Amino acid sequence: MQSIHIKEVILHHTKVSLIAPFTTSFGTMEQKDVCLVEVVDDTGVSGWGETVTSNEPYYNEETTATTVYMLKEFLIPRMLKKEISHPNEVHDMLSFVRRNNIAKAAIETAIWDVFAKKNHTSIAKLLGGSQTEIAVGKSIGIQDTPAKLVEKVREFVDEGFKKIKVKIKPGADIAYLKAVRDAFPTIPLMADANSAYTLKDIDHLKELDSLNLMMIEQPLSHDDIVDHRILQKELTTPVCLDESVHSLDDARKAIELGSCKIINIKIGRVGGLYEAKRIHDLCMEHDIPVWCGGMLETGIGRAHNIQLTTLKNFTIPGDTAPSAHYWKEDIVTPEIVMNHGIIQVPSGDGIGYEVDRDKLSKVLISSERITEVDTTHPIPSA
Ligand code: OSB
Ligand code: MG
Repeated sequence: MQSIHIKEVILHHTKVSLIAPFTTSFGTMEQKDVCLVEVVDDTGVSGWGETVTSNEPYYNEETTATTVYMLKEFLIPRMLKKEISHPNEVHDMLSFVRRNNIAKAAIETAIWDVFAKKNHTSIAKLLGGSQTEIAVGKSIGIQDTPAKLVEKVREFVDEGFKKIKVKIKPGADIAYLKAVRDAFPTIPLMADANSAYTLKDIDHLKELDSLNLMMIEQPLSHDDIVDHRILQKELTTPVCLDESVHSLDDARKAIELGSCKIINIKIGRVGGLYEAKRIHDLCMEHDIPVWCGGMLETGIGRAHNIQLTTLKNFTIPGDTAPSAHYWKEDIVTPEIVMNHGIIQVPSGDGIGYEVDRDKLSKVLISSERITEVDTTHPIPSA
């Protein structure tokens, strides 16, 4: 394989608007700033990544502004002018910065794209992925009433989605899920609490066990794996971890403790594709099925999710719904589409989709080209 030499990084600052507000237990999102990271090698090959943050630190500790700061002050200076013989190296090169995983993933994924394009292959092939189509679920935000939720679910079931995920919080949980289950006795159904409960709610959460859910995602604290173990012992419903797993080590500990039976892998949350693949492999060894979570990404992040989901142990439909479910117009071409709940993995190199510069210009605030190491911070070189 040919190595790459990073010549420059261009940060494209964009503002994008969702077609509809999305409500979770931590708030409602309608608009977000996304920084698109374009890494260019010395032969002119471009690769793309994106910051999958929102503007507020409510899902995790990062915001789009903090990711941009970390990229400019630490992460880009570390990578600029460097020779990379394989993108697997990038994770360790960035480990001198603690956490800030979404910022790291934005540049790490862009480097995977450059490397794959340079070597005329896809990221999926580099990762060892073999699935040629991926099953897709729909994540539905909290609705005003159970009846409104049932209406939404009907729309998405009719569209062919292979899994329905319902956001819940105290006060909008059992009655909502029960209404959906009564209307659709057999659909693959799950709930995502985004850390809205504590162990004090254990008796309440046990009521989920009568609803035949695929899983309950991240019921307890965003960094907990100990209380989740206690909860999992009490529930027959499988617990799935999202927020609590930031690394291979976190996944290992959660599996050893028995804190979950399923893991949601998000490339951003774990700092990139390399760590995502390692978590996937570990889960496979332990018979823990995984699925690819979503962060309301543009087509770039969505394309990376599709590439990752080609790995074998992604046996549960992910949250990577088609572009039209989020954006009036996405920034990649062709548009990411779904047919009866299935997305065909594109055959092209890299992320498999092209960034459309015309569409990009419609959401672009400014572009910033970084060609020289320009930081006052000491950056380790080895
Ligand atoms: O917890 O999975 C989550 C969106 C933003 C932050 C956290 C989450 C989500 C989603 C959206 O559930 C999934 C999607 O991209 O459709
Ligand atoms: Mg989640």
